[in-house]
Amino acid sequence: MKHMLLSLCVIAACSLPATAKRNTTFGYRFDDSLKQTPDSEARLEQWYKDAKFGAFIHFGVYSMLEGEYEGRGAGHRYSEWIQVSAKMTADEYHAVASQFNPTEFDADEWAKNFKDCGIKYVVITSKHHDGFALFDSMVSDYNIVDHTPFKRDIIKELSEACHKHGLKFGVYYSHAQDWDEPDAPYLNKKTTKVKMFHPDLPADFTKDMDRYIMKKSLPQVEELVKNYDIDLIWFDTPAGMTKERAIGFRDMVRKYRPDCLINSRIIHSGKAKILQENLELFDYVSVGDKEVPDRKLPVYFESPDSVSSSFGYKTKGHCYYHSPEEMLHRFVHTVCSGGNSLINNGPMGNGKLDPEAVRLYKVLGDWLKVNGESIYATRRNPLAERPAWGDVSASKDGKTLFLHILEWPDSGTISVTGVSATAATYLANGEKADFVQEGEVLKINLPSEPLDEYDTVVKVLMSDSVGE
Ligand code: H79
Repeated sequence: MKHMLLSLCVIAACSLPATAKRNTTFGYRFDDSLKQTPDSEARLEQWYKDAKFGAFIHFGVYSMLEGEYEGRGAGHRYSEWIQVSAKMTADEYHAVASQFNPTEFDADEWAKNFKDCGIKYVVITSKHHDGFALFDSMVSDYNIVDHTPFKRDIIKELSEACHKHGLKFGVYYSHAQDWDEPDAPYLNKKTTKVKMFHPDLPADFTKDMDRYIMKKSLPQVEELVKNYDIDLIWFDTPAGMTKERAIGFRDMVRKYRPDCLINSRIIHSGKAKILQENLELFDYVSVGDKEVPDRKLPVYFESPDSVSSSFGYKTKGHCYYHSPEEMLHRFVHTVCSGGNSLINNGPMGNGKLDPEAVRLYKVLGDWLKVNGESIYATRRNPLAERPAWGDVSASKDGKTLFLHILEWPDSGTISVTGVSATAATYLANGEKADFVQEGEVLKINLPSEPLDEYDTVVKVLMSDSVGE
């Protein structure tokens, strides 16, 4: 377990500053006194805090290339970064984009698939860093309707299908980085040079970020919130996003959609520290990419996880998928820490879902059919500590605890302190658990084998709510 957590932190470090890479920095980044605004709390309570399980979708021109272009780029982790990893000019990328034709795309099939796996909301890349929009934009014709033979508005079709199937719908929008726009800033100035994408720029060209924001980024966000029925907007890599600029984006979202949720990457925050004075800009915190907290957090958060080491579909070069056990344990720890898990899948260039992603989603979906009560609409672990054998979630009223046994103890017993139980059952089979109350300590004598391959859940009813 410890080993797994350590590797999670290392994976997560990609989106953190260098100083954060050595150890986990949750204590530094999340002051215990942080308090979300009442407006954001009210928005989160509408559906988000109960949803827990979202599907993140990275789909775009890069899905076709699968991580490699003319023999280059496969060594890099993320296929959606191919324009950087293969050092493609904007013209080269445009040429590939004009062939994007995901004829097998079926929004209804995607939505049904997600719903069957217990997923409650979907967030898809409406424009990633490459600058290519998956919606019919009047602001820039570098979009799927105007620039490809496909000519269909994927965002429109998917939003309608999701809502038809009772799923909430959100869009990812790269408001800062845009490799098609010379004025847009880069996350990493060492690997990303404006001349690499735009070799014909005059030698004295200097970036003007606000010119880009006014010309493309903010008007496209306006199109999204005005013309599409969206419940959430997901900003990313906020290079150069000062508070003033972030306010412009927030106000644009709120003008059209007062209830739309906004994630924390709307604003750049030094060393990823969450500042109380910035909580007025967003509703919840996105922790690092693929980062699963090692403790409960004081404000509601979301972990942008993925079924694999890439976000975009990748078959070239190095790529791995999580094991079913890893995937489920990451999910459970996220929920017990007080957040949602937004697990990414990268559909294939032809528009079909990645079968490996569907397989992993189904593992979670099958487990949730039996154990969903311990996840949906629960709240974070109310006990002081995360136990060595797993994690803990609680019902909203705090009177029911769900003990997630992720590591079956050799001792055959688990115990929790400060809990007074009146009943205990296993969600796996509905049978009573054998427990003894020794003063403040609740001790459960376990069967010889786990009742679930990945997470055996004990539901404990208490005479009093505990902790928070
Ligand atoms: O959309 C997904 C990522 O593409 C995006 N955030 C998630 C949700 C993201 N943008 N930037 N980063 C994550 C930071 C990662 C930078 C890296 Fe790289 C990309 C490390 C390896 C590939 C840049 C390019 C640095 C080296 C090569």
